[in-house]
Amino acid sequence: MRRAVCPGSYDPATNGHVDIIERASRLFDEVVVAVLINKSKKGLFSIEERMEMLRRVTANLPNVRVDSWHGLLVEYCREHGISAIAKGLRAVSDFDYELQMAQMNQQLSGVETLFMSTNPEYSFLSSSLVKEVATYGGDVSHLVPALVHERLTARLTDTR
Ligand code: COD
Repeated sequence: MRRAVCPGSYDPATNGHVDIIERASRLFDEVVVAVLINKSKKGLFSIEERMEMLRRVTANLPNVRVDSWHGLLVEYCREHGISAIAKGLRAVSDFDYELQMAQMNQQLSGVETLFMSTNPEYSFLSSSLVKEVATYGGDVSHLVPALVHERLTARLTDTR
């Protein structure tokens, strides 16, 4: 079975994330969307909330499951028999860091990274920008799944 992981913070998932997950699900038998836990970074959503939103927005993709992990991504891959990391590349600005990580992960474990070019519709899209625009009242409804939009609006209303 060919398995890949789509790792990320997903705080919260955007349409750019979902597009990459969908495309990866067509290339692999199983895709694990792994929410990586970074204890030094406090997110807007808890890990459980991010996972639940991801589960719901990928519910139409039968070969996708959602998990979380704290530690090295390559350790997760080793423990779960995953041979590829599937990622989206947005712009040149992503490239240097993504290349470094891909090379480090390859050297540490032999796990390969597959880069998919971002859908041009979403090339400017990141979770942080979505949160910033939404915080100041901007409309992000076309940039995130409807469920995420609903949760984001509710969370920002709670924190105001
Ligand atoms: N279009 C296409 N793809 C996108 C878009 C978009 N608009 N937005 C995001 N993506 C893709 C990218 O591939 C991105 O890598 C991924 O989605 C996740 O994005 P984020 O922003 O949710 O997550 P990041 O960038 O914070 O995730 C970084 C990781 C958690 C993947 C990384 O830090 C990691 O692997 N950490 C684990 C610890 C580890 O192993 N460290 C050593 C690394 S060598």
